[in-house]
Amino acid sequence: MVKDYRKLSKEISYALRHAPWEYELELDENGWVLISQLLNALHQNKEWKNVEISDVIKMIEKSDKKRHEINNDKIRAMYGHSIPMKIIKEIATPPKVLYHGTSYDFLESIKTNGLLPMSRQYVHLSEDIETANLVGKRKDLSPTIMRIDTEKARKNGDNFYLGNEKVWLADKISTTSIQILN
Ligand code: HQG
Repeated sequence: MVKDYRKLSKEISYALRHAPWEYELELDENGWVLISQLLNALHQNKEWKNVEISDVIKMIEKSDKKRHEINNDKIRAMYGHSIPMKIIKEIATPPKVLYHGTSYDFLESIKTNGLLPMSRQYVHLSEDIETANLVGKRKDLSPTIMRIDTEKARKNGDNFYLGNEKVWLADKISTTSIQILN
């Protein structure tokens, strides 16, 4: 039985997004890894020695965000990767408008350089202002919200990819497609 599913989710996100080598995991080009491999790695840690697949399923169900997905005998993180090997995501047509919430500290740099992935593999965008606001609040109590004109961005050659149903990914967003709302 797992007591803290949030903690388990953080550990699994760390393994699948940032440091698979610390867990001797081999991700395929789309970020999938065998659940059995992940469980074996977790069992090395006494905190997670009794984790079962049913706990991982429950962790995904209980989570506030859809961060991980399971397909047959494999699991992957749906977004957030920072590993050197770029995870190949599916190109998709986004809604006409997406949002990005961030700290005012980054505003000048974003105005000059556009949105860049920084330490992750992709820029992360939200389908609605509320979600963008929550993302931005991780860095600024009163974050700045940007509105992205995705049709303009696509004409500029910026590709969009599916994250989960609320998170969209892009390689970059050029300045001309960004409107600063506040
Ligand atoms: C900023 C969480 C300066 C960008 C969230 C952001 C999300 C620039 C920061 C997911 C810049 C990167 C990702 C530029 C972008 N100059 N700063 N040119 N371009 N930035 O944490 O989007 O809970 O890597 O504004 O909910 O904040 O972990 O990205 O502030 O969905 O599942 O560089 O992580 O999900 O920060 O968050 P992050 P993010 P989880």
